[in-house]
Amino acid sequence: MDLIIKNGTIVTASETYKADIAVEDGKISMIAENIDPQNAKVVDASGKMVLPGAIDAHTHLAMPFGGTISADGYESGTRAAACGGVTTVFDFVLQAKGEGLIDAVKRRNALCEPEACVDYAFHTAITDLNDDILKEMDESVKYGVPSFKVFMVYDFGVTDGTFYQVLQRSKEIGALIGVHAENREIIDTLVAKHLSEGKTSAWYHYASRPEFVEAEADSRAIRWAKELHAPLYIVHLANSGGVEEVTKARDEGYPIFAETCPQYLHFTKDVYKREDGRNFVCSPPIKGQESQDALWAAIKRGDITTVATDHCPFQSYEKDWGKDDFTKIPNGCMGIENLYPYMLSEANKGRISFNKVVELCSTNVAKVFGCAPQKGMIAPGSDADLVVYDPEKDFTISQKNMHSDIDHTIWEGVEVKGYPVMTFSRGELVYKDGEFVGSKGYGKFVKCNPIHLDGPNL
Ligand code: DUC
Ligand code: ZN
Ligand code: ZN
Repeated sequence: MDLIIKNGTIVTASETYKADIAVEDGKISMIAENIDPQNAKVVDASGKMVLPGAIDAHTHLAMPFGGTISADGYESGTRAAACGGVTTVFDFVLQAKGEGLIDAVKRRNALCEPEACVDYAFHTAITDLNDDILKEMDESVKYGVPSFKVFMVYDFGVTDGTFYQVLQRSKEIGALIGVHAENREIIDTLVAKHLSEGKTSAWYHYASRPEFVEAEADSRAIRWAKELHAPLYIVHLANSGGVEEVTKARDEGYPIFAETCPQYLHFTKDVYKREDGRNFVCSPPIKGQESQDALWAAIKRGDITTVATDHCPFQSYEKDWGKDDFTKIPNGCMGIENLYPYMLSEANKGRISFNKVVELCSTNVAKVFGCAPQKGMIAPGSDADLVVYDPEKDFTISQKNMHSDIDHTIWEGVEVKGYPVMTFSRGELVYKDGEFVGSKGYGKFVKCNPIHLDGPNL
């Protein structure tokens, strides 16, 4: 035994109980009352909760986008992750034109491996499909990257035909397709209209991508997945119409899964009227109160499976490119360090249970993307990715107490009740009391298993 976390209250997706956790060679070796420490290092977690580390299912670290590169690289992004209790990140690889899928993963892994402070896995965004790529999807599954994404928007967005083909293929090979669902043509039309009328503020980012623009695309994507009986994962669901479509499909027994993000659960479209509105520009944009309410209701019902960040931050000077033209604002917000503290705080305030937060931010992510039981669980044999959480510690989020490379945060001034005080990654302490204590290059690639989701329940 190398480490014992003693006297804590263990919180998993399904249980809350007092016990000690023993760790050996980076894995949980035993969970029991009163484990004799022998020569192991002892961490006293009296009065604290011990949770599985969060798994951020959606990050864009060092991603070329919006005329620049997202401002958190693999080191700073995963450092911030560790300090927010995130012990695994799923980052997006964007296939270049003509590039093979495995080559794309290797290209990104070469950047990530020397830098990552916590473990990581990848999803690959398919941007250039042909018969060879359809075949190579199977090799990617075997390589440990069984999840793919298609964008219905942006210049690297795919056609309906491409989307349909990858959905069909995914079913045959144990893969899962994620989709960024918005209607590109309506967005382009509304953007052109607003600009021609001289409407250029951040508000018009929202006004060009309002609720129905996302809902329509959700509904179309779900329609095809149903037709093919293929599983589908809707990333960053942010609107109430989409929630209705997801709920309906799940009630009918289809394997449709949805992820939402903390920014959609906490803020409303009113942020785009603020002086710093451009800092909140992300796609899909943050919607109205009705959508926020629908997202929380879906979480409570179980119709939202995961909460992840879409962490894709840009510096203030880059956001300022869009001061006089919202289309020049690089899209994306920060959240990797805020995901678990924010969601746990909502539990601490009584909105949902702590178990539900663990389910949404850790266990379900591991189950959906094929890395359970290695990740996302507190169980013998699982990686000792653990967070010690102090429910009594009040914390006000500020750029000054975050650990990424970004010069601002959309979460500035938000007060959370309770905060992580320690994060362990495979048994190694990587965060303690406000300080990052891990090291660059420690994080390892997590090889995910094939994904076979044949109904709405995991
Ligand atoms: N949306 C964002 O806001 N940023 C990155 C990519 C995306 O889809
Ligand atoms: Zn997206
Ligand atoms: Zn994204």
